[in-house]
Amino acid sequence: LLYPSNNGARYELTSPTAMPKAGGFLWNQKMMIQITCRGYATAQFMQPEPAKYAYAPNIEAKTFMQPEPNYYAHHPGRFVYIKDLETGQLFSAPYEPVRATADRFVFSVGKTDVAWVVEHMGIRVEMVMGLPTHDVAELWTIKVTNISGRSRRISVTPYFPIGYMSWMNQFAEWSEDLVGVVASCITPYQKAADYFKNKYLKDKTYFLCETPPDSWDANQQAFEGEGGLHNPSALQEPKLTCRDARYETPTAAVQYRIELNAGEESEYRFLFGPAYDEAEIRTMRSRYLSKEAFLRTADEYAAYMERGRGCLRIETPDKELDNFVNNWLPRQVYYHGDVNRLTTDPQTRNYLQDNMGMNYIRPEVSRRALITALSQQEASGAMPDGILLAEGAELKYINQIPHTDHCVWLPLTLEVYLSETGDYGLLKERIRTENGDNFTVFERLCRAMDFLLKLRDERGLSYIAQGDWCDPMNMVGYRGKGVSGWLTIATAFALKLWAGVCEHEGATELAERFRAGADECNAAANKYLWDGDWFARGITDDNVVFGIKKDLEGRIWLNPQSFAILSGAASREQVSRMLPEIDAQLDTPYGVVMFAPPFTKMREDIGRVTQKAVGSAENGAVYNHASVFYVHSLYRLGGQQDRAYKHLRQLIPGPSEADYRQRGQLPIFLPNYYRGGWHQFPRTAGRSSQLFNTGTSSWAYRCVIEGLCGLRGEADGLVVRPQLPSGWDAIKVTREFRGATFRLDVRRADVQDVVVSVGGKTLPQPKITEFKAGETYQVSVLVPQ
Ligand code: CEZ
Repeated sequence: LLYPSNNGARYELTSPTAMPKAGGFLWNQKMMIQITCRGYATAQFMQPEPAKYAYAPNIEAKTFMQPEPNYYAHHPGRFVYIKDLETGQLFSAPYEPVRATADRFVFSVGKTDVAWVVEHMGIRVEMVMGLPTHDVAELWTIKVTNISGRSRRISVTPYFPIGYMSWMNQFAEWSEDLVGVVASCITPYQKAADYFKNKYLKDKTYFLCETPPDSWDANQQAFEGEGGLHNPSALQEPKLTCRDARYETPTAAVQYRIELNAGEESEYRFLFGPAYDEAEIRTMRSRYLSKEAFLRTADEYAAYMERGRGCLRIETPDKELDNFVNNWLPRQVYYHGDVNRLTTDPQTRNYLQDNMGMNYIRPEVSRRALITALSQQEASGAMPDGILLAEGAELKYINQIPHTDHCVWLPLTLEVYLSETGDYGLLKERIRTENGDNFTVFERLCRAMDFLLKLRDERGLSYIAQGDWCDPMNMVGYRGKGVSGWLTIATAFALKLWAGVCEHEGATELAERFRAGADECNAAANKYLWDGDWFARGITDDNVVFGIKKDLEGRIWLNPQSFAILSGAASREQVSRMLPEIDAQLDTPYGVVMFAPPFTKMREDIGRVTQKAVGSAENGAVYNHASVFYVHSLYRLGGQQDRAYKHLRQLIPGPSEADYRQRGQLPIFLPNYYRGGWHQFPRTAGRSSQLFNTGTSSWAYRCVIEGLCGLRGEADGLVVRPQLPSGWDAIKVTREFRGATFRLDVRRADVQDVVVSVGGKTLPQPKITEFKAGETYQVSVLVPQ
């Protein structure tokens, strides 16, 4: 059903029906496309707000990227119909819209292209999609080969629906000159001021053919007719209708009628994308639409992706983990750091955590991001809900709701920047904000930490307002009193991390002050939130503690426990009570759920998280971001390598076929969640959200690097403390760190503590402090049995 190829750099799926929503994604800094094995596609490009060039057949709401997308017959997609002109038989590739069962089907996702091979009726269709590095366009190659052993007459009809572009104005026509369908619209608006904003939008969609077709259709209705998408009317005629669209739904269909001798093949290239005007379309055509240009573009794009390869290569007894960590996880981390989820106002916590991961890939990008974020710090020391990344950008959607946790993520992100680069010079950079204040990075972090300390009530617990890390927990504190147990503990953790930096900088008094603040938070959490075996999630406006034993729903939440381990709020004794409760109440075959049991009805003193579908998203799904915090806390705690590995592994689909089928996702990214509700709804439990926008990827990469492989930077070097699960005897790791390359051979031996030798010389402690950028070091690591 599903297997890796090319050393795990590709995954191949051999059925279009077993995992119907499984797909791949490609991006560049201007666009992203997610495409399923069946050919349905969702693409967006930035101008600078996200926009479409292939639309749904009805008006689409503008929103953030959603989990569990729904696909339907007229969903945008990229298809080709193949018709036998002698028998009249028809099929389509990749699978939609005809849905004929092919003799052979391979959906092959690579890091730089997405491809299919579909064989049916003695014809092989190969489709490949690639992207340019700096432009918005899709490069499609469609190759048709006659494998029937006799000569054939067929028609080849690529069909790229364009959809409902606009209720104000839309039309499409054939351009002889450009050799393609050009659809045009006016992005709908009503305010006069928007006219000036919209004036230069790319309101055209083009579908260009390298080889002129025999006929074309630019009109959806004319093409589809009464036959429907399974058997479009235009395909029942000798040629397509050559009809334009005049305030009618545009489409792009072109037809080649060909004869192929046995074994003969025919190859076509197409370019699909948005443009401002015909001149731009002409430029795109001459820049990209030829065999040479496709090859050159693929090379450039491969080089662009290669810059995101990350800092780690592993060889472990778990081959699927190796494939994922060596190929796909850094790619997903790179995606987040490279394009910030393709929004102009990423949530501050997301922006920071995405850049936390980017430290392992391109730390200079993370450095700039930290400065960008801090340049938007408020006068109070608070961080805004979103970071504006483009001229004229505005806070939208969830960023209009006040959340209180954003400052927490500053020291967490900074910690990784400092440990990867050792660049403490960043702390001395001065940053001026729009409100006129001018502080160094160090001062700004202190102000953010002071803000967190101030944000607490008379008990010393952190106010939640309309949400913390958990976005939809919007009614715990909307009347101004409710507090977040998680945020209180996370504040303690952030303060402790920051105190460590203060100490490094010689600011001993500040370090003491922040440490004392952390202790206060931890003490308050223990006084008001410890419920005997775990920490509560919060206290509502009406002073009701929740996330405790007597709750029938939302009884135990994962985040407060994970952060209590990290912050030190939980003593060893408390940890030994918490972990078995997490195992018993939260663990499922698909990972640890975010809380349990899920809510089945609204709790007005908690908020809309309780209204989400049972086991979906934050309502008790295996919310991977929360699961990975837990994994991180287990690695930090130490002595928990089996639990940590187990839960780390659960983040990734597979490798059993049953698991792939249930999750429905290829092991090429971590989704934001897998459905929970394991007890209530086993049929849907484990199902992937298919949403690859998630803070999980950064933390998972961190867990593999710093936890499993134990390779964490400190100011003066690289600490080496692998935490192998008990079933493993040895691993090999290549780690790039501050410009040097370390090749580590890790094995179990009869030692008390980790013993590290570099070039045959044993070090006094498991930390490599003497090394030079540009050099490669052979490191032997012995770990206790
Ligand atoms: O968004 C994520 C946020 O991007 O949910 C996380 C949060 O920490 C991230 O910052 C947990 O709440 O508004 C909603 O209800 C949405 O469900 C968002 O909470 C959620 C979406 O899945 C988007 O990725």
